[in-house]
Amino acid sequence: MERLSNANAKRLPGDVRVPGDRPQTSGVLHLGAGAFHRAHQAVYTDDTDWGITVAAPRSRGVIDALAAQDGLFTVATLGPEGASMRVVGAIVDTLHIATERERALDLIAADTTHVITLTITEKAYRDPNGIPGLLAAGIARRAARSGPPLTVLCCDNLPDNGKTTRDAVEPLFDPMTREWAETNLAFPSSMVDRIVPASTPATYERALLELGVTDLAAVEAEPFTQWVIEDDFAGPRPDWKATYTNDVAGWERLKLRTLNGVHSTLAYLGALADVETVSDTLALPGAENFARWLIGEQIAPSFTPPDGQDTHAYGESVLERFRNPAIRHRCLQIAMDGSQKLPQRLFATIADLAQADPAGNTVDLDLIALPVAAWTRFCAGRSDAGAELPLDDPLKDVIRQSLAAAGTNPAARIDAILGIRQVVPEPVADNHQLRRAAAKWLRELDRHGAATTLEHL
Ligand code: CS2
Repeated sequence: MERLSNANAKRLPGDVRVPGDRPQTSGVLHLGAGAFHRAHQAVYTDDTDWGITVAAPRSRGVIDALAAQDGLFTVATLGPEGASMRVVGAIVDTLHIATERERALDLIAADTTHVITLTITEKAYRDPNGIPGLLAAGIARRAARSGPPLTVLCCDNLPDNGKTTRDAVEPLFDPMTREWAETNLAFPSSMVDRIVPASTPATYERALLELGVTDLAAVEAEPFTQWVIEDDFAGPRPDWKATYTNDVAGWERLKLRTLNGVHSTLAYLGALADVETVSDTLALPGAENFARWLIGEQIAPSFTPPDGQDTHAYGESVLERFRNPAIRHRCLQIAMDGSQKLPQRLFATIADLAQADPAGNTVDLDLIALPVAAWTRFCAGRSDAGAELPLDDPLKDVIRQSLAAAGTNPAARIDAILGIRQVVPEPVADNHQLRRAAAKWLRELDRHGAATTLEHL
């Protein structure tokens, strides 16, 4: 079967949007070749005259597919009313970090590279031998050559993600690099948002059907897209049509606690209820009302949203996006890496609520204890119908050992999970009201299952 290419992109069906003149060089180096990058930053860059070199840390599948297609790939935008197809031309080169480390370091150091963007998942920032080490070595090479300024822009779902990146990279600098970095290196924060499920065979089938040629790097995404970037670049940047602000932290908090917090909550409850996707979970009796209460009564009071934003209205728009039946976002995809995601999505919310009212007089933590119980039950590895649930998490061993030591008693299992200090902050772990409520919900989930628990809330 013919693959998508520069040559055949010119004769695709008329309703497929195709790139105009493609950029010759890449001012952006992107690390992490996942679907989210292709449907988010690559699309924003496609609307500028900049190009991207996309680098995959380990698995070559995506970059090999891109290389076989002149870097072209399709984004299918799936709304409730149907699909629209766009071929993106922003990716002009690919790189495999595991086998081309020298080339990766040279590219980080190159005068032509102005911005490095990252989607490497939450856990990757904790591994100094991984991407942080690569960045530090490449930046050292740039500094040694007295190269031009560089911006490293994190696009992962972490709070204060610019600082998180800086904290992962800077300690690895030698003194000379540190001095260069003081005036030549910036780590702005950014809030990224677009729901992009992992591509499946159905994604490639759709692309073939709509294009008439094969695209093995195709992705699908919801219509909504947002990018809020801290306006702190060390050198030039593409003219991305993003929102530039000095209060990214407020936007990150709003998105992580509301969108991602509810996403993870639904993912654990859905997985327990043997439901495949988020939209199907939201359709369970009681689920949408629960999500709405959770946002209104627990998430919204935990922080002040950025100027002009209302958490309730934002939450309604999030629920509408989650309802989109064309997006088949699997609960198990969102459920992975809970120990890396829940601190900013769930435990930060609980910590702020608990700290606002240490005596537990006015703030009721009952509703937000349900996702804590759902994650605890999920970690044990069995759905309500007895199906195996994979625990794909870097702290898998710690979690499983803690749960095994706790036995079957719900209160003991909650204590075990809340006792994992790398994940749960003290004000949450020490909160008796939360522990009691979570143990109560875990008992309900054990006895009746997630679907019935939601229905009877
Ligand atoms: C999801 C996110 O997989 C997950 O954990 O919650 O990827 C979510 O779809 C995006 O952050 C939406 O912008």
